Amino acid sequence: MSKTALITGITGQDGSYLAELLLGEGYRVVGMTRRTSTDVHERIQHIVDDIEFVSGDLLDQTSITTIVDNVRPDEVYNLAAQSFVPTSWSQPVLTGEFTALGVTRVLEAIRAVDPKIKFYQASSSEMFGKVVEVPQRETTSFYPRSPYGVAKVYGHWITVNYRESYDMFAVSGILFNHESERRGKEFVTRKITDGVARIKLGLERELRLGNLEAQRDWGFAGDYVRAMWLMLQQNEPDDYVIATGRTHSVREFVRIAFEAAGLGAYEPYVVQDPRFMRPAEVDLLVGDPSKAKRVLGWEPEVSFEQLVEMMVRADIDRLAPQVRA
Ligand code: NAP
Ligand code: F7E
Repeated sequence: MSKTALITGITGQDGSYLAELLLGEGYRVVGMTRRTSTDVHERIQHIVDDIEFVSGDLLDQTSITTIVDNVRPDEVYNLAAQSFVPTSWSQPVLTGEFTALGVTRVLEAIRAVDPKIKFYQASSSEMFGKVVEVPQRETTSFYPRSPYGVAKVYGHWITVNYRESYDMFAVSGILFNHESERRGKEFVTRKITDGVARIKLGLERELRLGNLEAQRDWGFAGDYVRAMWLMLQQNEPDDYVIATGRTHSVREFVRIAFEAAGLGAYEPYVVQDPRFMRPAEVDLLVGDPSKAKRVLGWEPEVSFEQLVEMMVRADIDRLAPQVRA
């Protein structure tokens, strides 16, 4: 009997890679999407016929409970969230509703329908914020620096609490930044690779960015969804840091991206713009993935340099036909 997985946030970057992985593992994949007036299936267009879609919203308890009751999944992956950090300052209440309370709504639906359903929560390295320890591991205290980070801390602890209160198989993956050619264009990595491709093809002359000194532990999204799945295949529920263990600055990402496009030095093209600075910054993130390696047998396969080059090439390939036309 094949297993059934319900994915919230299936139209997002991680949802698309996770759906691919689970279909490959023989799962029946059900994706929860919210109602929109335009098509949001861009990232899953190639597998859209293999997925069952159900309409629901993290803000709406009734829709989530009804979906869990109708679908009867073996596993629920809660990937849906307001995930862009700057928006969490302009829409802090909405971010709390989606990213924090949304987790409780999904957990409540599972508890009401069948507490044996396994649950994965998409926690984040943003919870470490102003870090109290380097590298950050499962036991490192949280010090979030944005309404998004604060909301994720709530989502993390409510997951732990439902595990401890109701004996549910509820786990939290503390994932560090992971990227791909499917990353939203407002996040810094994709903004850089899209901008570099535009400069390369003569569509733009400059790239405007904020803080170039921030350091992140960047990995490839395709590697990270494998860790999500592995967490739900264990005998015991537990929480894991998923990271590469290496950190790089935004400036280094920029330098490698310009070099990968054959543009040489980045300095003539990059403009620092105060509009992209944050009210409170997370300066340095670097994770310790040793528990995930030891228990899950998980290791990242794509290096930082390969990731940057892959993303630059994908953006050039995507935009080149527009220039030729
Ligand atoms: P993403 O590309 O921004 O996708 C977010 C998904 O959430 C989209 O499918 C979006 O649907 C959906 N969504 C937003 N609000 C919703 C609502 N009210 N009801 C139902 N669906 C809603 O994010 P991602 O990069 O794939 O990340 C997946 C999850 O991991 C998020 O929870 C994020 O916070 C977390 N995370 C990400 C990273 C990372 O580096 N990528 C690291 C740690 C944790 P629409 O298409 O309709 O907008
Ligand atoms: O910023 C700096 C910015 O927006 C990374 C989300 O997936 O990962 C992501 O959150 C860094 C920050 O990602 C620009 O100040 C400089 O220090 O790509 P980002 P994030 O904030 O780290 C975590 C793990 C999540 O959970 C989140 O959902 O880059 N930066 N200049 C810039 N950032 C942006 N967006 N745009 C700039 O122009």
